[in-house]
Amino acid sequence: MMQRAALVVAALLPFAAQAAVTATDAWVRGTVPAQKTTGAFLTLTSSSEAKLVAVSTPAAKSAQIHASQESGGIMHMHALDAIALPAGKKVELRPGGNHIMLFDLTRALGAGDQVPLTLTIEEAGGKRHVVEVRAEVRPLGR
Ligand SMILES: [Cu+2]
Repeated sequence: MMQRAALVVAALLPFAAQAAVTATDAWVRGTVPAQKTTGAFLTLTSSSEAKLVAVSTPAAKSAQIHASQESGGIMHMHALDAIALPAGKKVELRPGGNHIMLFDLTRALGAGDQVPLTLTIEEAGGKRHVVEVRAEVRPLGR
């Protein structure tokens, strides 16, 4: 059975109304040796208006926020500057939709591995903080 990995550590200021961002159901698609890219997916909910502006992980040299778009029966992806997180609304990053793309993986990712993701969240006022998430690797083909 798949475990839902969701560990959220947000730097909290006791007096500031910082957007609290919850990440659930975080997972990364497993890879075969020699495979250099994969996708990461999760569901984000922010307590106030914010956006996801960057992602990093020690498992890959770089990570981008991507959108998927179908045209002429072919799925295309392109990079996004940010994904909006409207207050109190679940925002799902999933295969075929918006997702996180990991490039130049530092190692193959097998089912059950854990991949730390650092999400940079920008609040409506421009302030940024990070949310640490642990994503579970799910087998290829899911
Ligand atoms: Cu992509």
